[in-house]
Amino acid sequence: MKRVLTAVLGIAAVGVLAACGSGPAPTDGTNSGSGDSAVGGQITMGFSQVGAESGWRTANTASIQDAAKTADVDLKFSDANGEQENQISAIRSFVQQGVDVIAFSPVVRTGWDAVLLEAKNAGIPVILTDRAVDTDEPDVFKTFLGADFVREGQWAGDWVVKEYAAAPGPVNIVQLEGTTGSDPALERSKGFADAIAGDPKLNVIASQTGDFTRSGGKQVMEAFLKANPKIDLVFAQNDDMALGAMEAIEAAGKKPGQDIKIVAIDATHDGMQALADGKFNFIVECNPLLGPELMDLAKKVVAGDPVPPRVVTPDETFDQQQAAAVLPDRKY
Ligand code: GYE
Repeated sequence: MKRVLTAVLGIAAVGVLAACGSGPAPTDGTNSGSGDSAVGGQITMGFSQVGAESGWRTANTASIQDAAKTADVDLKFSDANGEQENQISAIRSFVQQGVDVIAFSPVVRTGWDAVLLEAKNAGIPVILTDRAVDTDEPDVFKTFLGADFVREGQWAGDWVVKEYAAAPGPVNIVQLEGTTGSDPALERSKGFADAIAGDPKLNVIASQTGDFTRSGGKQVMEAFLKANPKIDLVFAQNDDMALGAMEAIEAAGKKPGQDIKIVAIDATHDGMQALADGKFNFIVECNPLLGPELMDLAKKVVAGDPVPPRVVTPDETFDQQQAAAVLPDRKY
């Protein structure tokens, strides 16, 4: 299913229960991959995580591990350390072990067809969590649970448009992109570009990947600062890169949040602290607490119950005052 199709289906299916796919996953509550899961009994999930690149990812991993315990799901967790090959090997090994369901957060969008077909041919259902894939193969995953990344980028861009509505311009923006080829990097770039396209004084003068890490964000921002005497705003596609950029800005003797504004995505604790402290200007949330919903979907899929093909997690946005108000109760 092509990404475009996934998106269209997603819009149509949000909040609606619909039968998904016609793959060989059994509908009688047992699983042909392992043969050892009974109706209502414990299920085994193989989960391949991207890595531990960000605060978001750490919170996401904890959520999945905790939710598995609570839901009595036997979780085989594998950390790919940011490498697609490691994810492919992990998924292959889950297929060989005959787990009841495989879930994974794909590091990049392309290159999954072969391994997804292997899972399908073994009768093991797959759930995409957090990030989507590009594939032309039909019925190779049951559902995709995660945020709407285009919308996140748009909300970030909408704030920038409003912030500079009355400014004379030009406004020089630098962008710190997420991991090259990853779903959130592609989609957030698109959403942001679309949102600011209507205002010709908003110029993205440089855009480069910081790989969703704090050190990556810092390094790229240092280079941006050296090459560009006037930077008005940083759009960082996650909090960690924004925190790295903040350090680089301070090291260059400038005030983050004032001399150079910072807009980020995620709303992790450290990001929200920087926002409440006035060093960031705006954050679009991306909720990492996908565990409980994932376990729920997994049980349904293994039982052969219908699930929607796309489950979009809700997000909100925060300015400095809002961040200060909610910070004490933030769960991640
Ligand atoms: O925004 C970033 C993480 O896929 C939504 O990956 C996730 C992104 C998140 O590394 O911090």
